[in-house]
Amino acid sequence: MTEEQITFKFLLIGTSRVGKSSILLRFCDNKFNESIGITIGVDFKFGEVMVDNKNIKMEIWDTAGQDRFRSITPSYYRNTTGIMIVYDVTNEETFEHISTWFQEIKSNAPEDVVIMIVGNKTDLEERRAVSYQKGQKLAGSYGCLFGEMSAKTGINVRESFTQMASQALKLQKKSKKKPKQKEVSFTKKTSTKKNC
Ligand SMILES: Nc1nc2c(ncn2[C@@H]2O[C@H](COP(=O)(O)OP(=O)(O)OP(=O)(O)O)[C@@H](O)[C@H]2O)c(=O)[nH]1
Ligand SMILES: [Mg+2]
Repeated sequence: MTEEQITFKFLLIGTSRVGKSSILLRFCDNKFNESIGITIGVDFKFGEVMVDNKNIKMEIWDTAGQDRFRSITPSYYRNTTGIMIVYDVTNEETFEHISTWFQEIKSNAPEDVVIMIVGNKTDLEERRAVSYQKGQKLAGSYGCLFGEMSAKTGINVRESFTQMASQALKLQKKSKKKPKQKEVSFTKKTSTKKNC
């Protein structure tokens, strides 16, 4: 008997130039392009990871960071299993924007979505403006996953997508067992429950 193919829809969000498209390019094609263009609207690619000996297919949507290219925002979030909120570790402003991205998730995403905060561009260590601890603490306050990576070197890119897929798979198993979904909070420090 062939096992059912699991496909998850993932979404990359975050301020313009943090490296969302570069992360997708690294993960799906194992490439990096120094002069990659800004994203207009949305784009998507397929990727695959192995979790518990299962092949998980991921349809990953890359969104535009620039407001003027984000006209159809709510539709991006439909049927999304996981969301990566990306910031640039050399740019504190992009880290400060995370709360705004959470507001957008709260208004548009399914309640049981897996969320991961990701600090990108760790290869630029000498220009680092946001410490690992600061990122980890913020993710802890939202009860979501956290990781740092570099789309340029590829470090921790595949591992982070695998971590998200693994968490999504766990949630899927749980929700199959329980007919009712647990309540999830997107608000900082108001809940001890972990949604991802
Ligand atoms: N050094 C370094 N540069 C990176 C890394 N990731 C992306 N960049 C560079 O950062 C710039 C922006 O990258 P993009 O991938 O286009 O960023 P984006 O978040 O998709 O931007 P928008 O499409 O405008 O939302 C490009 O010049 C990339 O080459 C990284 O890990 N390290
Ligand atoms: Mg882009």
